[in-house]
Amino acid sequence: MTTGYVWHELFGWHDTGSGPLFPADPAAGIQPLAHLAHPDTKRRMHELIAVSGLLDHLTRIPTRVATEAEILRVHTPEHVERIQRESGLPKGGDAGDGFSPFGKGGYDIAALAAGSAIAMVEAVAGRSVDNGYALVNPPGHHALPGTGMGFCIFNNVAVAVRHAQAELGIRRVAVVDWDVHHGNGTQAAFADDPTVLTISLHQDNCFPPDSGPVTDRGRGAGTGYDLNIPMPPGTGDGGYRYAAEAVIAPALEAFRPELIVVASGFDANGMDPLARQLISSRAFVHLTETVMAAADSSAGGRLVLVQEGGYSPVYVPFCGLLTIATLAGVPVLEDPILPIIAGQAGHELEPHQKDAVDRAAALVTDITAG
Ligand code: 9RB
Ligand code: ZN
Repeated sequence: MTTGYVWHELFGWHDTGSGPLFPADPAAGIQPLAHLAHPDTKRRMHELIAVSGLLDHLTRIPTRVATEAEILRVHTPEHVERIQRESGLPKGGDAGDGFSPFGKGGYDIAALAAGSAIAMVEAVAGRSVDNGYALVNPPGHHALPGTGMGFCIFNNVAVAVRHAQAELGIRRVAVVDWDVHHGNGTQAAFADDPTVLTISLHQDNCFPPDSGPVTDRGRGAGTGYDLNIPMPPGTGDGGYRYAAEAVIAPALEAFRPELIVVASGFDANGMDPLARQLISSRAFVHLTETVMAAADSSAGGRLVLVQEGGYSPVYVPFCGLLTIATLAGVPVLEDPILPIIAGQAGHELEPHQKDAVDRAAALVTDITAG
């Protein structure tokens, strides 16, 4: 198995400003602190991939900047122009919601993230590697056509999927979003499109507020091709395993995509400050095995993972390392944090978690391989 890998030092230079979520403001009591989405978490993940030796088994895919035309396949000219304009200001700007700051030159880093997702899809579609992991930053899955939000500027996954359809001869794509937050931007980009199945496995009503109920199913010709699996807070490895087996695997088997793209956030881990789930690296390995088996079944193994969220600088690197080691089929060091996360109670599937999964599972029968 050859696994592609993308990282660029500039992803670690994305400037998230001086406050933990919003800019520091003494009058409001907000002290300066590294932003929760500070890129050091992702840089630490890259460094663990290097230091562990896994990097030696991966095929480095060159990064590239997405062109304006590529970004405009998903986003409005007004959004692209606003990001470009604010990117030229001495202190940069904000993706759109006031808690997603970027520094001077932020446009170029965001366009590099989107372009690197494209580069990985090209490498996998063109069979120069079997599968791949694009460790990009800033993330993308909350970005809507007309605005960024939730730390996301451009929707990297959506831009890469539209590129695959426009340039690479691929029609049917499944997006599996296991970031703990709802993939609202990706859902919106493909809501009326039956050629792109979007599956979002997320914590019920976490972020964005009131987003991602199981009743959101797409619209028009795309009805049935958005699948949301909102999980109760406090779900552990057992609940995630059941969601993978009862919904994600059968939905992908029914849809039979030609390419699977994963919006890979690690913020469902039991140490994350921006969510209330409990999972360990074991669950990320199982999710990865689930999408690998589905890709083997219908897509000739074509599988691309693109980084989204994850805010524990301690635990995200291990979750990412074991995910990529699974993709590559290479054994690496053991997760030293696993006894702390997996040793705590909360990993058994609970009845209310099973009910939540079963509500989504009941919708899988409406998906066909059209
Ligand atoms: C604030 C609000 C958030 C909460 C979570 C995220 C996570 C994003 C991610 C982003 C912004 C609300 C500060 C609501 O990891 N996605 O994958 N901000 N939440 N209101 N206010 C004032
Ligand atoms: Zn997230």
